[in-house]
Amino acid sequence: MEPANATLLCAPLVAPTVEEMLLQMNKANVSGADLVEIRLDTLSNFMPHEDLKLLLGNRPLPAIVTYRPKWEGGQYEGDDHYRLDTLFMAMELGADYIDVELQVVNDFMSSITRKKPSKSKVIVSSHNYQITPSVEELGDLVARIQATGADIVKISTMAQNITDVARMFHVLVHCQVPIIGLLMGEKGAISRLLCPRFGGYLTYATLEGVIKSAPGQPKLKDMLSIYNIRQLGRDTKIYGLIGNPVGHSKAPILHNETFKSVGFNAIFVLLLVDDVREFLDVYSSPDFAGFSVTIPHKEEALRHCDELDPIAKSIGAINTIIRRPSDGKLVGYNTDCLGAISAIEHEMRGLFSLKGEAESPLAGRLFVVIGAGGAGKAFAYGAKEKGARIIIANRSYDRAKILAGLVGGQAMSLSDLENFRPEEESILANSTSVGMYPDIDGTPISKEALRRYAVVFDAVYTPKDTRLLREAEEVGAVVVSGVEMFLRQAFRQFELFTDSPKAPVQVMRKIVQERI
Ligand SMILES: *[C@@H]1O[C@H](CO)[C@@H](O)[C@H](O)[C@H]1NC(C)=O
Ligand SMILES: *[C@@H]1O[C@H](CO)[C@@H](O)[C@H](O)[C@H]1NC(C)=O
Ligand SMILES: *[C@@H]1O[C@H](CO)[C@@H](O)[C@H](O)[C@H]1NC(C)=O
Ligand SMILES: *[C@H]1O[C@H](CO)[C@@H](O)[C@H](O)[C@H]1NC(C)=O
Ligand SMILES: CC(=O)N[C@H]1CO[C@H](CO)[C@@H](O)[C@@H]1O
Repeated sequence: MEPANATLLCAPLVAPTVEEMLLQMNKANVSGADLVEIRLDTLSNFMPHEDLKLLLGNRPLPAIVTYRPKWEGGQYEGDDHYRLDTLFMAMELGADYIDVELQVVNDFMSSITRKKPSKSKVIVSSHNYQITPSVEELGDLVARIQATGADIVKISTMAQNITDVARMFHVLVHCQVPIIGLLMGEKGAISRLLCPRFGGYLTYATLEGVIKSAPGQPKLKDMLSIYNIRQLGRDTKIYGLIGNPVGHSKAPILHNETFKSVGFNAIFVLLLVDDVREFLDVYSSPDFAGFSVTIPHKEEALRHCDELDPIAKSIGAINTIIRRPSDGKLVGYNTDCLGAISAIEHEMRGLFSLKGEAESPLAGRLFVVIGAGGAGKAFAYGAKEKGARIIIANRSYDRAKILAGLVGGQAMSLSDLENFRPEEESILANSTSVGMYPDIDGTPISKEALRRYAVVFDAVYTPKDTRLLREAEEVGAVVVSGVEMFLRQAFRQFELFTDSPKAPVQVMRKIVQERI
């Protein structure tokens, strides 16, 4: 397929020996990179003339030669004249690009006495390891770099929060010259994935088994196979998961694959967000077409929607936001509720005697929810709708009481739950994040107490077998895992994102089975 953008994908080579770098270069070539960045400062015992000849002479792909000094975040600690001479030598030996720091570029340009080889392009770079400046300051910086005679402008700044990235996107879109504009750090990760969408000249990605050359750099493999960045164009819609943390989520794999399978031009990314209101204010363009929302933002995000689906409103928490194309208004939904309840019902059918097809297996039964946060509310509300009687158990009894009051149920502390003796055929649903990666060994209820429930549901899907589910299975309960809920809430989310009547259920189930 023709790529939808011209952004180049560059694999930085970081190694102590030339031999290793040569291996990395070939790996970059077969992995689908467009070019490599030779980080001379990471070589030990570097011999400029011989090593450059070897590296450049054997390159399977175009190369940027970078010799980063310690004062700009690199490893070179020696004399700058020697360093700049080496970069000039790289040009003479045919480097496709060299990267020179803005601070010394005037020295570099004026020290060039011999003719500058015309086929080498000069990237003039500026790194800020503390902050990302304002749009005005970034604009000034672009102008200053341009004025040095740079062929390509490179600006790399630290992301303190995700809203910083929006300023760089603004600069990319408005820049008249080729520009590399990226944000470092975990909160800047979307700058690396989405820069092809906003016209960045180049983005860097790490090869498997190679050390990252900057914090927050994604893997090359993921850029190509999960995010499919070659297909990002100006009209690609952007979706993402708002949360904190978000790193463990499998949502990008599921949504991106599903978008691809139905030919929907969109990308789904992870959005590590501190402040939802600020995020939604800053990312208010139609480019950002919709969001999934996870912990801890499900309740706060609801307050910043313009409209709410009635179910979401009763629950007081959302997990999906759509930017309505007709008027740009944000509409909030809760698909967790439907996802969880239908997963539980699905497992329960056939287990208990029911009056008829139409009757929910939850009707009339006791439904105990652990946790009084957003997910807890969704389960309690959904089960109540199906006619179950509700108990809310939470470490903080007061929180439990508030939610119990809302749904007309009973409240309990976690210690009461330990001693509680429910009637037969009761259901336990756990909505706390205890036991989620990385705290995978925690449990909110003992195995002994678990024994008293017929059905146990756990909303966590990483890991698939939580301690709670393992122990529930050991004591003979029917278990419903978060994987089924994840899938079922995603069906509905997909329908909302793409405004289609029915999600490709089989395709999505297959993706989850094979890749998640
Ligand atoms: C680079 O990779 C391509 C396949 O992706 C291969 O055809 C080509 O021979 C490789 N080049 C070198 C020099 O290894
Ligand atoms: C995000 O960072 C900017 C400065 O880069 C700051 O003005 C803003 O308050 C921060 N927001 C949050 C939620 O931390
Ligand atoms: C109790 O409620 C609070 C707030 O709703 C929530 O953060 C916490 O995870 C809940 N969980 C447990 C196990 O008590
Ligand atoms: C519920 O408890 C179990 C204990 O194993 C834990 O692993 C799980 O993450 C908890 N939370 C959810 C939402 O399922
Ligand atoms: C797995 C996969 O192919 N990922 C998708 C992620 O985002 C892009 C955006 O263009 C989709 O097209 C991909 O299909």
